[in-house]
Amino acid sequence: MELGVAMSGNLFSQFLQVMPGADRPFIRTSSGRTVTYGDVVAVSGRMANVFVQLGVVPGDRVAVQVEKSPEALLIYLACLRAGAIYLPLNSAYTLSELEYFVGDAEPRLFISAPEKAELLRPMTERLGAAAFETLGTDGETGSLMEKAAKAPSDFIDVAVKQTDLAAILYTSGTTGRSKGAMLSHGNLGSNAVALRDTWRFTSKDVLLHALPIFHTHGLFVASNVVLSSGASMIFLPKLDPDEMFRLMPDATTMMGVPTFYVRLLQDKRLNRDTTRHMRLFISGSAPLLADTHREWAERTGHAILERYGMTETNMNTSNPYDGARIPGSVGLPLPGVSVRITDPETGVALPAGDIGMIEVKGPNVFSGYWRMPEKTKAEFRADGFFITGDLGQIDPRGYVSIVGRGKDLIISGGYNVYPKEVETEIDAIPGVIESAVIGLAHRDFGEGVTAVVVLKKGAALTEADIMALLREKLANYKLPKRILFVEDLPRNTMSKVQKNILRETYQHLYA
Ligand code: MLC
Ligand code: AMP
Repeated sequence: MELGVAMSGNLFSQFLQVMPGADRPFIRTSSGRTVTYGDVVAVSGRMANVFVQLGVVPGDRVAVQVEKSPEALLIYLACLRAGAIYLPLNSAYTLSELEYFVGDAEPRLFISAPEKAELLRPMTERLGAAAFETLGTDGETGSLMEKAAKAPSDFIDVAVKQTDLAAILYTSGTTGRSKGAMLSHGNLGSNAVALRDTWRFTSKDVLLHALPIFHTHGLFVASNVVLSSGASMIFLPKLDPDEMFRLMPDATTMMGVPTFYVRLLQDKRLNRDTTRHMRLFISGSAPLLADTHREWAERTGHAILERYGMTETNMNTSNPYDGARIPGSVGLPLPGVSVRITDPETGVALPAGDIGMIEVKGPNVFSGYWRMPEKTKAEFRADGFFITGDLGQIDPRGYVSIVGRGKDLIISGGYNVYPKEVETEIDAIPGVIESAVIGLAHRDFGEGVTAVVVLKKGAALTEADIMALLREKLANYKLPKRILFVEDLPRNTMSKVQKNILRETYQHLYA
């Protein structure tokens, strides 16, 4: 990497090319604070200078676990500018979860919420992070903003290649530990442009943003599209229907996971009038039930546009802006993205219409898992297609539908939960023989994490006891909604636990 060359693959340069005037808003918070595009350039420049002062060099990881705020997003942009690799972490992760990420990614700098500094600083120091800073949510609080206020705003963006890494996002592994998906400037930049054009984002758009900004959806899909069109966002800390209806009149578009749509449908304020000025509602990260799509259309007159992607690939397919948005389908491959359906065992392409493994290839697809060459190799075909782990089919018009998952994964409210991770924690509890964690249909979260547990004879553990122990280890969204006790788990002749039988037995648990 070299410094200060005008033509660079730096994603920030791509954003700069379309950036509107300095006084135009980038983010307005629900509390009424505005961060302009001028602030975007100045504050990210100050932060990038602070990173350099702290010894961050291109290729270093900057790990961040903070609450949502405009400045949290500016850290991402400062990383791009400094050629550092941005590593956002879910604010619900516990100390023991964070230890793994810090140990694996070896960040030079860790940025935490001020209230967590006392807990996290010793751990990050012990694991070798040279610098530790804090960031609050008001744009002023925290050591990072104190240092940034004293640093110059001018910064010469580091020239990077399209293939250089911009971010690492951890996704849980089916069998073992979380894997860091390595995303390049080119991966993110190409997808941002494809989505902007497909969804017709312009500088007139205002995106109502109530998603977290530490995962692909709220981070890259939302903000990269906004930054690629000079549009603006209204930031809400979380999904809150009162706030959504208060702020929606100023918005033109919204992105959400299916739980957003399910919850807003329960609100009497949702109707044609309150959504009349909206141009587009987009859903993704988990299956949107066709019923939800239809109910939304009846109540508001808007057909939700569903798209499909994943951390490793950014977005792969989208229903069209002008053509039919088909309920239950995730639409057509995005420009530049190839999608095929194969036999999951052999990887051989299947005839049109057959159900099989969804595989994707394109400039959006990541380069591999951080320091896991074997896992990376196992998830790519020889011709470069990435094996998504999702099962689907393609209809004669080219629309892709997801019909299931080839991976043992639960998606709860748009968050991925890998059963193995929860089972490992339950099985480690004294008094437990074994457990099976399954996802069951759940009206609100789509799937509800559910644990079926076998106790040792005489063990007096209750559901509440196990929950209390898990709460210390696992982020809140991974916690089972229910823990059920059984004498034995059903097994097949190979002595593999038959989760399908458990799913059938308890299918109405959350009805
Ligand atoms: C919170 N809880 C959850 C949960 N979120 N439980 C299961 N699943 C979830 N997703 C827990 C809380 O800890 C709390 O537990 C209880 O449920 C009630 O909390 P709540 O107040 O109802 O939760 P809320 O804050 O409203 O959050 C629900 C949600 C939120 C669905 C709005 O989880 C959310 O914003 N999800 C979006 C996730 C996302 O961005 N996914 C994109 C990943 S990227 P207790 O016991 O403490 O009371 C990706 C790629 C792609 O997938 O294609 O986009
Ligand atoms: P993540 O690893 O958190 O990025 O989650 C990616 C996974 O979410 C995909 O592999 C799919 O299983 C799922 N997913 C994303 N979008 C959709 C969608 N529109 N419909 C169904 N599943 C989806």
